[in-house]
Amino acid sequence: MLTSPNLIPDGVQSLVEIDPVLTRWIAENARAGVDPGAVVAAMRQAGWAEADAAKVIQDVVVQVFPGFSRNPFVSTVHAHPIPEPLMDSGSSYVYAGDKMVEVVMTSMLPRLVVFDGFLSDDECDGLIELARPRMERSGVIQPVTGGSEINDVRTSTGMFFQLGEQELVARIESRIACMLHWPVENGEGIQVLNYQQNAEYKPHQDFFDPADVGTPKSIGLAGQRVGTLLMYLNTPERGGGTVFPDAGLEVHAKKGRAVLFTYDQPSPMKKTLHGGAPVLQGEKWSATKWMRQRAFIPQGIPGPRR
Ligand code: PD2
Ligand code: ZN
Repeated sequence: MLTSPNLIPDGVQSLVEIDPVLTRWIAENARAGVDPGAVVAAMRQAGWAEADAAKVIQDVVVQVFPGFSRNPFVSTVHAHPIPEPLMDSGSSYVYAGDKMVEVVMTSMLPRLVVFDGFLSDDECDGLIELARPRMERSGVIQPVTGGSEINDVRTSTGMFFQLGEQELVARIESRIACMLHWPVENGEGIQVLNYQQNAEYKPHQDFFDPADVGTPKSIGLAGQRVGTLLMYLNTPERGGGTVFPDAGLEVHAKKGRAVLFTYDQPSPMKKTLHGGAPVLQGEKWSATKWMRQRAFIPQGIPGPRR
């Protein structure tokens, strides 16, 4: 890749005006996983201003991979499509359909974004009340069967909503999909978790381990998990943060806050090892949305001929 494109700097503003040869060249480089920084450099050599080059690359990549990050800097960490909220580096608010959400911190490796006020207090309380009668002891994935087993890695209780099960659940799912540029259909049902004092979720990866015998079954039609949005439904009195041991990071649990982390490949290199630290005082309620590569319901597959 990166062989002589027909690069004509012309100050274009939109994709329809971009030279088709240039569009194809950018798309081929993106498909080959070439560092966008190298593509920008090649375009600069051909006379493009850096900002114009970055904009054109973003426009083409979004066209070629719907849902792909428009942020060229994020694309250097992730070669494959992932949920990504920020179109540019440095945004303090992000559009989420029915509200603007505040961005309070970001990290590139792991790719992680923390949002405050993602859920309102009423939405947090509403989720807890809908979930409360259905809570059961949480399990972890059994490596061989791909089923669930109970052990001390995870000492919470939890439940799953169906996709769009209640108006409140559907509203939050739409907000997530809009903010992360990732279709609702690619999401697992929201899971609500409750941790009593001393309960925890020891560090783990959310993707299915490629080495586990049960993984092909867990992956199914929807593919691997590529992102996690963890929402805090209350503020524990002490403890209960989310820790990222490989990055030396801890996100403190606060009502309405959410933390996103994404992983385009099921690899520890993405530094997404994370855990729910023990709750030291009080209790903790959280909600998890996992995003998959593809839709759970196959789209556009024609039925049998009659
Ligand atoms: O509830 C949490 O804090 C937590 C921490 C780590 C949840 C998950 N992982 C998860 O649901 O995967
Ligand atoms: Zn997790």
